[in-house]
Amino acid sequence: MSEDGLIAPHGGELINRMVEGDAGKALADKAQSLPKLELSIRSQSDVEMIAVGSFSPLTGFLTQADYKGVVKDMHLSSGVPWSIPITVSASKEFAQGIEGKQIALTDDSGTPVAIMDVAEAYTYDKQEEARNVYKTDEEKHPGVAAVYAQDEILLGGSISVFKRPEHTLFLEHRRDPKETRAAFAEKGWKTIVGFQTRNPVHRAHEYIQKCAMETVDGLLLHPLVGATKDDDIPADVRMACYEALIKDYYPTDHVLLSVYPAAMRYAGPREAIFHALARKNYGCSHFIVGRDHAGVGTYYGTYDAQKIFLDFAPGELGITPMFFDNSFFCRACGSMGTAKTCPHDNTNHVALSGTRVREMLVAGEEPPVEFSRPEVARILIAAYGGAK
Ligand code: ADX
Repeated sequence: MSEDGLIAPHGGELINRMVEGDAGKALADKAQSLPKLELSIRSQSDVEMIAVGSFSPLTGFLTQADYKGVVKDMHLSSGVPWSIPITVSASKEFAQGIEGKQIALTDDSGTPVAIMDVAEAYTYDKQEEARNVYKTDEEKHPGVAAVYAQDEILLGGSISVFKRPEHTLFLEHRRDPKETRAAFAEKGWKTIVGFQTRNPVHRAHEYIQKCAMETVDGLLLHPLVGATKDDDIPADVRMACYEALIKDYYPTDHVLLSVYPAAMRYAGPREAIFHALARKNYGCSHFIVGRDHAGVGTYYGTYDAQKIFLDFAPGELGITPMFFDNSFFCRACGSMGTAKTCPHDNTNHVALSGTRVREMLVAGEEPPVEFSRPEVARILIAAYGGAK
């Protein structure tokens, strides 16, 4: 339990690596004269997440012992669970002689945003990381492709951030962990379930969220708005869907819509753990894991992202996962359900593949109300440029 009466952040303390005011200006001046490393879009978002404590207890990019522990058995060298390597790479030339020195991390326009104290520069095995973290070494997996595209040396060390990205979207829905925590405390919520999503909201999402809401004080709807693969639906469209859904179908005093500015890794089971730990930092006591959480293609079994929670000792993660089976609308029941609650065979179930839904939206057809709320379907049709 932390001072705000909510679950303690992962590792015990909410990390703050933002340096503001005069101290921030001094760092920005200093950064001008340091060697500069331009960050990828994903690393830029990692820097922001580390800076505001979303990735507590990380204070920077992983050093070698932490990296090895995370890749091998999902623990930092301190023994704290962590499932996804948060790393920054550099070329051999850049990394030469850089250990023990400071560098400036820049955004993609070359503007310095942070100073990194480079404790270590080390080589790593990309295939091993791919196989352990993503369960495949195939380059067509988007997470694996991102690892293969990195430079050959990893730099480990703490960061001090003096400039955040200049966001223009979702400003009213941007809350750092300390702000979601303050919002929960103000609402008097003690138990909060977090919901990660990167897809447009459909009835199965709504069903599992509302099942979870029955047993806790509040729901943190936390759509991921960092980098996603090109064929995922853009975040602004997904957020418009959520706003429409909340307006007509959710009790606003039990739900908080906020964005989660991290990049998607598509690491399935490992990412489910990572998503849960990050939401713990935002103050969530519970976290929803449904079917094929953070999956892509056919790389993971439907419930692998639930089974992986058993790899941790009871209480080790702190946050409590809430598992849901594949959910659907059953015409015979006249309600949503899962194989746990519905006795009818799947000829009664309204199930549509992602491909079929896309075809309908492009053709300007609304999917059945049992699959998608009409208010949401209309936004998606407009976004797909569906026939009028
Ligand atoms: S994810 O990559 O962010 O996991 P998505 O937005 O589709 O993708 O899923 C968000 C959450 O809802 C995940 O926990 C996922 O397992 C769950 N989920 C999605 N669809 C279903 C479904 N039909 N039944 C049960 N859980 C689901």
